[in-house]
Amino acid sequence: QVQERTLIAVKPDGVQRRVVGDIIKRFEQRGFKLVGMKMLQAPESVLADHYHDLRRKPFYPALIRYMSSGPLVAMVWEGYNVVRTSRAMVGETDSVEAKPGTIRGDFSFHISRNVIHASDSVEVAQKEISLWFRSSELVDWECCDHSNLYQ
Ligand code: YYY
Ligand code: MG
Repeated sequence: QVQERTLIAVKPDGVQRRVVGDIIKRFEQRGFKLVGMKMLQAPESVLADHYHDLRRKPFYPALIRYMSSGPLVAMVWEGYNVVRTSRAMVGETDSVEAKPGTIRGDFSFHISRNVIHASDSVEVAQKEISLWFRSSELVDWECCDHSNLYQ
């Protein structure tokens, strides 16, 4: 799946702590291609859809409050196995378990402020990308090193 895509979001705490650049840098360095990016204050309707599966969890109201507390940076990254690789780069959901070297393991210390979102499967990624982005906001561009990274 050379063309696989995933939704990555730097959550409001990551924007406040100014680690957006560090996070983008990691995805660029890993060899992935940025095909969409925007900063926005997430509407509650989008967050409700995004976290629909968690709506009955005790932490859900606090999660929605946190995610709508300020602007976030939503991105779509593309490349071979980008969904699984991103999850590995992001680390465990609970910052305590997130290994040093992962984004959460380097930039966060609590599950409720874990800095970044990454889609957890290819199917979910497709749903999340269409929830957060119009297709006209995604850019098809040829990376000059594409033929070196992919045969
Ligand atoms: O996909 P991921 O973000 O790693 O975890 P999810 O289980 O999908 O939970 C989404 C989000 O909810 C998590 O990133 C933080 C928050 N959360 C929480 O605040 N407290 C929990 N006990 C579990 C999750
Ligand atoms: Mg999740």
